[in-house]
Amino acid sequence: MAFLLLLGMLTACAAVPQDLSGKTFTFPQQTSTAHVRLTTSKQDFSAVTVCLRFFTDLRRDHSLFSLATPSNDNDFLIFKSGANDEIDLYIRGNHARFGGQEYKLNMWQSICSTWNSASGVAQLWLDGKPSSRKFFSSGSNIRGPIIMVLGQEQDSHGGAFDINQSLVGMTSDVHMWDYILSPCEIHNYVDELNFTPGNVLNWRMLDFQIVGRVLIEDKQKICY
Ligand SMILES: *[C@@H]1O[C@H](CO)[C@@H](O)[C@H](O)[C@H]1NC(C)=O
Ligand SMILES: [Ca+2]
Repeated sequence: MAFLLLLGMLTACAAVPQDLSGKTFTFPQQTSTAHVRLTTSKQDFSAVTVCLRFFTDLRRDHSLFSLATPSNDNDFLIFKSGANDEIDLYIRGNHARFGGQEYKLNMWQSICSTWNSASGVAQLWLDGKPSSRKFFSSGSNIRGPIIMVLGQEQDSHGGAFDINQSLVGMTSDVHMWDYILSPCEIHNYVDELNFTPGNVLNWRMLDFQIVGRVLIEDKQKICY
């Protein structure tokens, strides 16, 4: 009995990675609190690739992926600005805007973003379509303790969310690597072919914590 109790406590405390294949995080409500925190043991990045899928009907600003460190709340941020064809990246606190994006409402879309500190250059891939390559910051790594958040945009390390930048919709297939994926590997992700899952975040083995009203649901399949 004591053993079972202990086992229960251990399971409750330890972050047990979950296989979220075929699932989504659903953010069904505009709030300044509901979010998902993603956890990894890696804390030092000279390069980053983040890929995820999302679904929304928001026309206003919203955050798709927010990574903050104590010294920089925008250390790696993928942000949709209200302007309909623009997506913003913030890396090491520096900002650049990517125009001419075909951001579609009420449709699953994928977004990937790559950066490395050697060149300082980042790139965005919306539904597999590459952007111009733009300079953000070179010569220094993203160093933890990092806090990664879905559903909200951090203006402090782990908080200071703005309700008007929250995501209402769904997110799925979140992966992160500590290196740059080649265009072919990105296409394997986009087309849901075989790809090497993220070695920082892996949707099939995800460490996370839900705060507030965020649901884990089956990804709906359209039936023709
Ligand atoms: C959010 O947007 C609404 C509508 O534009 C505005 O009235 C409100 O003050 C904003 N809230 C915050 C916290 O910025
Ligand atoms: Ca911020």
